[in-house]
Amino acid sequence: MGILNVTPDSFYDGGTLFVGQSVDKSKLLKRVEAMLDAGADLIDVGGESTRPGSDVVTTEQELDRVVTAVDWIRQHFDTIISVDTSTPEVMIESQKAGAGLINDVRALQRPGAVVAAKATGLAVCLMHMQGEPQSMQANPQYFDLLAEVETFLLKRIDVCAEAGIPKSQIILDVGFGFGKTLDDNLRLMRNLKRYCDLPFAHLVGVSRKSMIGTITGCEVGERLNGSLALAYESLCQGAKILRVHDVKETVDIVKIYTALHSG
Ligand code: 8Y7
Repeated sequence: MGILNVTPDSFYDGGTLFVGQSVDKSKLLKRVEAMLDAGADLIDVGGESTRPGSDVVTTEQELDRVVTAVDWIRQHFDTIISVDTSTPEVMIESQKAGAGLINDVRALQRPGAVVAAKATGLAVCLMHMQGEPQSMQANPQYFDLLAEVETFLLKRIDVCAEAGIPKSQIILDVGFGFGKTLDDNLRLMRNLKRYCDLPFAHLVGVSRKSMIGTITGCEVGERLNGSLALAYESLCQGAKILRVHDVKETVDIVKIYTALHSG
């Protein structure tokens, strides 16, 4: 899954698709084409940065950024478009524009989100987060991290199933870096198999995240090697979707993993 940030302020590539205040269509399509050529199977379009301290985005802004991008991508490429959103209106309008997956870091907890997601008929990725993006890294605390993350995900699956979303359309994600200390992130990675063994595809997003910076001392631009190491570990433990900035490099390690583990 290649990351496409249509935000001016994302931590790695924020603003790179903008000319002035607006998203540049040809820059965006070139970025998508490059990720697809490199082997991406999905493109994850996000219009709201969840970086702590990032700008608050109105529904109108998010609709404008995300739905426009989905529309452009659909017109030019045959790929699965994922929308990184927690906003019911964005889910509905993105589906009409051709999206194939809802990626919600809030696991459909916003009012109206479960009903909207069900109405779209799309697959949904449910991610664990403690708190809200603005404050989640202030003081994350768990009594029993591994059990709490699993219980949360199972509860959200139940809520979705009760609303009529088929279990076969649900993807899970432990949510690396979302209300977690370095120690929490490492413990989740060491125990990722536990979550991948649940009967749902598991998505992992660790690309260039601060846990890599903390371990290696590298700034965000130098975190590719760390990202690939964690991506490989995720594959070994059973992850099925890797959400990444660096598609070519990640596809290479997926090929190595696949060659080693087939036959
Ligand atoms: C994740 C994510 C981000 C993740 C899923 C970043 C939108 C922060 N991270 N979605 N989104 N999983 N499912 O560093 O880990 O890219 S945004």
